[in-house]
Amino acid sequence: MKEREIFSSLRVAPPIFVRVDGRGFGKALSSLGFKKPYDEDFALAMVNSTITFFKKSGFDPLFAYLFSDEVSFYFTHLPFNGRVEKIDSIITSFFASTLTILLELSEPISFDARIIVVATTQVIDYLKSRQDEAWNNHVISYGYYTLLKHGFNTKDAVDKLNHMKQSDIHELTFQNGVNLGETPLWQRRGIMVYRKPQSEDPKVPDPEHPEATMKRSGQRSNTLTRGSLENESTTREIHQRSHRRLVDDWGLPLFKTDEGRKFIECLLKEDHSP
Ligand SMILES: Nc1nc2c(ncn2[C@@H]2O[C@H](COP(=O)(O)OP(=O)(O)OP(=O)(O)O)[C@@H](O)[C@H]2O)c(=O)[nH]1
Ligand SMILES: [Mg+2]
Repeated sequence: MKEREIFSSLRVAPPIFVRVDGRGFGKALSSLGFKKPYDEDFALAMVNSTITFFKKSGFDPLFAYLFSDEVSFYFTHLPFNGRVEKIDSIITSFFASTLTILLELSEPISFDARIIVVATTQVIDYLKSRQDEAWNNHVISYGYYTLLKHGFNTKDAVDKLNHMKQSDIHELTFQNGVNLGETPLWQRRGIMVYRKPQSEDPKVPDPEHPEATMKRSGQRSNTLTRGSLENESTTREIHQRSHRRLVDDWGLPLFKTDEGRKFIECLLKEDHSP
């Protein structure tokens, strides 16, 4: 019956993004008691799952961009000869099981995956579009929970938001004590995980890419300890082998600016695939 495995020869050539997205996470995260609209512990678990993916999955993404319940992994080379079934299923199952462990869940969760075939010249556009989505989600979800607080039911809140301009939503949240221009940067712009050359002294700013880590935005640093699969010594050992250390950057520039474009170009330059 091998001949009935009709999708097994479906292949894709890099570069590609693979985007995983939590299934039904709106409901799942609320019932798990995560803060709305953003819970830093959830974001940290997503980041740590992404870092674990870089270290232990056997895949070798160049970088990963994440926000909310989604992660876009960028690959310039692929295992399994680019077999689509293998890529989608292994990435999602690895990611879901890692997140399940990190969050110590007793209920199953799942992720879907899609492949986005890009030319290198389209990487910036793809990232810009995901970052726009992160920003829109940010505005809508703060607006949504503000309306619920004011007694709207879920349907009426969605209807009302559909008829509001972004500036009106800003005003609404502002009147309720949230300035959407001053929320943590990672909520507005997402988070990037990538490798930096090991030889770089983290204390010396890179002139081309000035202090990419969270320190730039004065935000929290990822300790990799809370419920994490990793410990310090594992981290150091794996880093040495790859000669490049992993960075989780919670203070990203806007990708549509010059600074953002340069930032992405620096990431792309780190590609050492044959
Ligand atoms: N409580 C809480 N919810 C979050 C957080 N981050 C993301 N979410 C929710 O996760 C959902 C992500 O959006 P979607 O992926 O479009 O929705 P979904 O419910 O996962 O549905 P499908 O992906 O279509 O299966 C939204 O409802 C977000 O509000 C968080 O930190 N806290
Ligand atoms: Mg989802």
